[in-house]
Amino acid sequence: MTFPLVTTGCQSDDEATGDSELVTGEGITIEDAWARPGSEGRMSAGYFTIINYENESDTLTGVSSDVAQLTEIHESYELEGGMMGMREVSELIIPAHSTVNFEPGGLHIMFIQLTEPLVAGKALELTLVFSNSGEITISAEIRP
Ligand SMILES: [Cu+2]
Repeated sequence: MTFPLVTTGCQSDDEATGDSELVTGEGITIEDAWARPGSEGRMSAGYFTIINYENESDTLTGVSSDVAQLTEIHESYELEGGMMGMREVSELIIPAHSTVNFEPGGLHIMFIQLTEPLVAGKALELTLVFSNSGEITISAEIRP
């Protein structure tokens, strides 16, 4: 079993139409960003949705934050025997007119060795670097 890492943006039931176009917005948009609470020195994970309204694909090439020693793009995958593992993703292509979800059990941002506690109800800043769109800094709500 594999996890669908890339989904098209529109939830059309008509498979025959293929790629469906997103009609509003422009550039790259990051929505619904959140991160799990965590203690200083431990790890946490962050999630969001990337929407690419452009006619060209873009590539997420890196992430950074001030709340951890290391901030990495990760994906979860299934090991032999059904156990879940995760590994770093060096870059991630965001196809034209598509939505890519970072969510529990799939793609996520890994905050390794937190330099401050992440407290529910607060927020953290996360910077995403895209090859075409440059740096985009977002605020992620911290919640369980
Ligand atoms: Cu991870």
